[in-house]
Amino acid sequence: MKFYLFIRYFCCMNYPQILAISQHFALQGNILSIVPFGAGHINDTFLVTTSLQKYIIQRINHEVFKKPAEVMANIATVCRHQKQHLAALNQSSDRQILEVIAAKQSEETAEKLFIQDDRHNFWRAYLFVPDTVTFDVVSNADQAFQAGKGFGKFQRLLADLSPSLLHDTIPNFHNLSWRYEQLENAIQNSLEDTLKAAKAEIDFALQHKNIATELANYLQDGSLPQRVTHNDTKINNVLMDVATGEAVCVIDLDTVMAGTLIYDFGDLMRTSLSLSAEDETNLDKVQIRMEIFEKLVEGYLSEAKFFITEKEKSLLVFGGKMITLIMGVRFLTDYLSGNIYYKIKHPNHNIDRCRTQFRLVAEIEKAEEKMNKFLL
Ligand code: ADP
Ligand code: GN1
Ligand code: MG
Repeated sequence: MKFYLFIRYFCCMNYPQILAISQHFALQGNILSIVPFGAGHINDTFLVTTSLQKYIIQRINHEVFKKPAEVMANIATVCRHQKQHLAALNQSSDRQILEVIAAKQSEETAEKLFIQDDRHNFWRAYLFVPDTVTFDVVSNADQAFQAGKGFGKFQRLLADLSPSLLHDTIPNFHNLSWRYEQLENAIQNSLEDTLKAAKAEIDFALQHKNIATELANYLQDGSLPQRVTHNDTKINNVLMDVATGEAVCVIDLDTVMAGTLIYDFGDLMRTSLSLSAEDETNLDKVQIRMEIFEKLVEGYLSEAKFFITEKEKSLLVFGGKMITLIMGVRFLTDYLSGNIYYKIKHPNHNIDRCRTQFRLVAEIEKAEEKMNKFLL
């Protein structure tokens, strides 16, 4: 992956260009190296090492996030709020809360949390959180517990922040009915051969459309109150301490906005229950590990118990099914539309990802009753 990113970005954005961008931020020390970093599907991430510190410099994908200024305003609001809570608890924010590094400024201008380059790209910088690792796949129950606890604490520190204070950085992000409309449009406009290749997946999606209605009902009848949620709680969006294995810092805050708690727990289920990767092509490897589910629940509830309602708790597993379905629908839509949204490594990447999602939905359906019993 790293090599792929290297080729992709160092060909179109060479080292001097990224160096020039880095120099717009108030970094300490002299820049020693810049390397592509991470495995995200959306932004372009670089690790910048100076003689004194390490930093993350990111190009915000403005095709996806149309208003980068609003993304950064949300991040500032959320981080400030969480820091205040930690201070009230006499806890340090060091390493726990993302630290945005502002752009260099002259004294009279307001603090700028991002810059725009001459190609109209938007860039931001964070302090690198040291001595941490991320996992794309959960390999043991302790990791599941810590991931659940990390995101549970993240939500806990935001439980009293009004969602109305945040911008909608991607409208309709987890609106499953809207995602189905997008899929149906893509089906209408897709080429015959592409449709043929995805027939089984299209059928699966359409057979599960009732889940969108179910979600809409829960939103309407108040079962799922609006909260400030992360909305992209992929397992690799929490940094774990390299020595203790404890969750340290939740990252990738671009989609923090109004949502429901089941979206966050749902994406945790989606990205941790199976030992298989998101783009695994051997679908028999997509299997639910009950012990991982149980530890994920335990870790999450150790923090969420302070604010979760009984009704929300009873819908956590539904959240896992719904979020896994929505990701499958989104990958399928992107495949049918010519792969315009997600980064891909080969033409079938999105349909491969869709297949694992739909297999996981089917596996969750089989285990749903058992999982819900555990939550009682
Ligand atoms: P994307 O939206 O593309 O997923 P992320 O913000 O999740 O981008 O960053 C990509 C990767 O970079 C993460 O998975 C993590 O490994 C690393 N990363 C991002 N921010 C930091 C940070 N502040 N400290 C340490 N590592 C980070
Ligand atoms: C994207 O940025 P990243 O890789 O953490 C996507 C998520 C999907 C995920 C699937 C803004 O997340 O919604 O769940 O890929 N982020 C956006 O792996 O669309
Ligand atoms: Mg990420």
